[in-house]
Amino acid sequence: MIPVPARPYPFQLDPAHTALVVIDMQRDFIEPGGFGASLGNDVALLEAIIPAAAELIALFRRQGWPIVHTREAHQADLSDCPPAKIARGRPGLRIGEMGAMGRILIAGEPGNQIVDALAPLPGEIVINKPGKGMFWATGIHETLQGLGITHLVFAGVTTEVCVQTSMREANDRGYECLLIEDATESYFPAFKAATIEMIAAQGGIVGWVAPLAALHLAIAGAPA
Ligand code: C5J
Repeated sequence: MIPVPARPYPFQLDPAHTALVVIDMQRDFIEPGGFGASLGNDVALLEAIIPAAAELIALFRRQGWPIVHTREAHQADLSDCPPAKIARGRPGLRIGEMGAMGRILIAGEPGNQIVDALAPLPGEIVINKPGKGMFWATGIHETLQGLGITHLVFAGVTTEVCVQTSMREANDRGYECLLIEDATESYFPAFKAATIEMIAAQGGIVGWVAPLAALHLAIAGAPA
């Protein structure tokens, strides 16, 4: 085990059974002119974590540990999108409608691609998730179980929506979860801060939280 200084207490990272999960670093949420921006959000906040997320991905690649990339994405015919989700939001800015980067949250559209700087490499796991959480209707639990994964390190956007939902789903399925706080972001800084507090509260009720530097140092200092 590799102890990583974290809140509420050190996270015991199991190097043989840990995967990285990078949530929804897709163009529509992050790039200027995309869906996120059209909702009035300041996407610069999200863009700012790209270097930290890239560093985290590079760290896992060097270690040869599995990486899962997710996208919030629906099929073109919206058959995997509940009517309540389609109807949500202002007309013109709803799932499946045409946005500046193609149809909003539809698999294969330009805006649904992961940003170039974090593009998955062949062999990495990429899942389209129709929900906010990564376990709903994706089969990822079975894939992770098949790989023997028991520990998940989380990054991505947005902290309080898809990252937190995925982390809670993972926690309920028995995974030990660590959120890298400078590799996740929200359009709402107060929501990010509150989410981090919620995760680590009550003895780590959802999991652990640590900065990227703590993970780097812990892995660098671990016996080979
Ligand atoms: C949202 C996400 N915020 N990836 N999606 O709708 O958090």
